[in-house]
Amino acid sequence: MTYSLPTDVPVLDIDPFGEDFQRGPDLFYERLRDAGPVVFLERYRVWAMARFAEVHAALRDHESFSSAAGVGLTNFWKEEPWRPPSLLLEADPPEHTRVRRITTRAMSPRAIEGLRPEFERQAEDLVTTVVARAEFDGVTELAQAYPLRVFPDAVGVGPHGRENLLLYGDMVFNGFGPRNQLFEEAMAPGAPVRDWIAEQCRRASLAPGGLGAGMYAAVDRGEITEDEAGLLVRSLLSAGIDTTVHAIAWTLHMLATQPGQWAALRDDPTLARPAFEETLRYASPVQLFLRATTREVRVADTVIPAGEKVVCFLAAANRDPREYDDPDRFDIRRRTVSHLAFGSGIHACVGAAIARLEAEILLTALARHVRTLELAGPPRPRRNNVLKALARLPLRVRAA
Ligand code: OVV
Repeated sequence: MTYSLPTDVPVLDIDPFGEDFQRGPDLFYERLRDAGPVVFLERYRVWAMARFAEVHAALRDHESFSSAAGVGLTNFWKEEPWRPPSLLLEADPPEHTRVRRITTRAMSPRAIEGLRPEFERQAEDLVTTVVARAEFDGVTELAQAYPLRVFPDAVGVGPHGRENLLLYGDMVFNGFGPRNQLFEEAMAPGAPVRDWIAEQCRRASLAPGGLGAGMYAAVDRGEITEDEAGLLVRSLLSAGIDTTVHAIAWTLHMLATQPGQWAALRDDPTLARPAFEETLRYASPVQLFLRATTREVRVADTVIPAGEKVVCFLAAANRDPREYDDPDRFDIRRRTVSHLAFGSGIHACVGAAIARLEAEILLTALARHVRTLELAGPPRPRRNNVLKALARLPLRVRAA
């Protein structure tokens, strides 16, 4: 089959799922932004936007930019997804609206604030442990350990087999990419992991009073089916671990490599939230999501045909000099809340308040217990089709 390329739009040979890109995306993001408000990526035959204004507008225009064809590279209107679609992430109104409301309610500000005492206990415990060790791996011993303790507890998942959550997260986030080696390697653990997840999503597996049980409460009110509740719990377990793991890992990375920023946080722990927010802008743990056009859509001077996939580069938008002064400067006093790391519009992260609570509590505990924070060796990145991930972050701390 021969394809024609679109005319009147920059056509780029950049591969956002390739090794070069994933090892150092910043210059690629600059090229993508500078090429124009919308570009075409030849290799995957998808459209792409990397400037803040256009990404922001697309995320808010869910009528033109659908999520129902999936938010990864696979177009569910043409190809089979690797798992049944998420009712939240991979859906449009009106179906999305109904389940989003239930999820939002289960994660109300009151419910989330109720998590604080236990989140604080766990943070104290973990932080005193790593401070006593003096040298440790920030990825496994803090950035993974903390969300893996507190988030499944909050959902109501039992203590056994939690390592499956990381394996499943690898499937989910690499599964948004093309069927490259990363995709295949992530999927390799296969049915045992997926079956474990499915088991945790059942009503009988979930502790009463947790976020998971909150989904089944909606079944008892007659609002959704038992199977739908299970899929909503699956969304919590899919989206709730790796995202916060790498957001926290990158916050530690930034603070350990910028002593002035660490000193500012240590001297004023109320900067914990702004430090996390600036890391989200700067690092964007979720680098990109896609949408699909429901009709011909005009972006600037370009008309994207109907039924086309469009990459929204959240990470590039968050470093767009058209939006931010000196965007490559990491500054926890910047007080940015406008970033797109949690998305925008009807699909904006439903768990954002939990992520922020986890980060605030962990960073506050660090600020209180740690005097100096520095690298004890070179950080090692971890390739992922969608996440900006770290494999290792050797840290050295001295107690306060
Ligand atoms: C935001 C996000 C990421 C991954 C999975 C899901 C959501 C889901 O709903 O399954």
